[in-house]
Amino acid sequence: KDLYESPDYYLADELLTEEHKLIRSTVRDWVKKEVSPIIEDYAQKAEFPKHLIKGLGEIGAFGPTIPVEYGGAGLDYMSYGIIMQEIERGDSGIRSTASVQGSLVMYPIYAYGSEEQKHKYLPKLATGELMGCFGLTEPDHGSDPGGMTTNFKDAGDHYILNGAKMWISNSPFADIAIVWAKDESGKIRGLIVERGMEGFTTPETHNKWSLRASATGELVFDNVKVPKENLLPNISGLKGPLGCLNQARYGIAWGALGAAMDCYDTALRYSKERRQFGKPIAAFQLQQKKLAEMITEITKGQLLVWRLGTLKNENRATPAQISMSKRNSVETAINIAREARQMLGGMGITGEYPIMRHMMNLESVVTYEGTHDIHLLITGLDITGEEAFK
Ligand code: TGC
Ligand code: FAD
Repeated sequence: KDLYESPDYYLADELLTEEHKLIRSTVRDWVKKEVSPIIEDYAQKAEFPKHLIKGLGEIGAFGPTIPVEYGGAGLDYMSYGIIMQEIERGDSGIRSTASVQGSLVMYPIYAYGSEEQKHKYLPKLATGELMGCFGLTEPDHGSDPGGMTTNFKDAGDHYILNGAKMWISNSPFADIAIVWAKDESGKIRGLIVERGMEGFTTPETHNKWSLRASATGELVFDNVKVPKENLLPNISGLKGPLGCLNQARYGIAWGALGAAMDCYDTALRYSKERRQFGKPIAAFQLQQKKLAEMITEITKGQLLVWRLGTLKNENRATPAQISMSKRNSVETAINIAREARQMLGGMGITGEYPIMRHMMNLESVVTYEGTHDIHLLITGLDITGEEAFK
């Protein structure tokens, strides 16, 4: 049997089109061939497998919903979700690279950029010829990005940018950065900052125990001269970066379920083969409880993201609905990873199986793109009308 069958307990495949299923098997085959055989090694070395960039572009993982005229794949949101699910089945770090490129770099240029910016950057970002990163978080402003201090001043024919961003996925190798900074009146604006601009550096963050196959770093701006044509003209305010996060959080809602499915598949297979006390461990009630709860949670999550995808296609998904799904999928995945790891006993802590890597990766996924608690507070605000952040 194919090692990468999707759990489909409620026949949710019937809710997908033939095109969706074709996209899923194409991405799944690519992940199986290109990611699974090498990913453990790269995670152990704490290195991003840069050679995967070209293939990610070819399978349409960069900006799947961006229209074809700008180099995107012009797909619907269900397809985007399915692509993220299959990539994250391989590794959350590789899905991160795709999320950042598509939702956090291409999307803001597409949604807020000028025609010149769209034609200049989007086609090259879609193939991976150019790679990007997204700078919102700062050392002193994570959950509260509105407090950012990175700023720029008008200096005639250019701007002067100062400040620093932290925890930025892809920063160590990105060619461009979408940087959110305050103008002289304190309004948040987006700038396209290019590698090579004087005073712009991207030091790498080392010693992570999570997302080891993804490169994370800082963005440091020391009087960087940014040409005026690099300002995203069509957005101002915190809703600019938060609008991009809606796209990325949607992809993570699907993606995290991919990691959960890989852990469940692995634990189910192992439990049927591993024998103790003369029986497969799958025959013991406690192990069945774990597996039964895993498939129940995966099935609930699948139905939630399918409905969210439908709403997203109809442009009706609210940010609060996206928050609920991101939070639910990541919690599902992290709990399944922890239980699945136990089911493998000692083998569960080794790199012979993917579970410990997924488990550690998910500790970042539960924190980035809005923490578990922040998403709960977004739901709390939505249902009560009472803001509990401040
Ligand atoms: P608040 O006053 O609520 O809102 C400010 C303005 O933004 C609007 N807004 C949104 N617009 C679009 N989409 C959303 N999701 C929006 N949420 C709010 C809002 O209507 C308002 O607009 P306007 O016109 O009135 O100005 O803002 P707040 O300062 O109270 O903060 C709210 C809070 C805490 C929910 C928000 O800031 C938040 O989500 N914090 C979490 C930060 C976060 O998610 N950071 C992620 C950084 S990027 C990342 O992690 C990438 S990892 C990628 C990878 O590797 O895969
Ligand atoms: P804090 O905001 O300091 O939160 C610490 C704790 O306090 C959390 O548990 C939080 O839930 C809680 N808390 C905060 N405020 C409240 C409140 N009002 N009520 C109750 N509890 C609260 N950022 C980018 O801009 N671009 C990227 O590409 C990017 N990639 C990342 C990659 C990795 C591997 C990681 C780990 C992070 C990345 N981030 C990125 C940053 C990420 O979005 C932030 O880490 C996240 O938003 C949380 O911010 P913080 O780490 O400063 O935590």
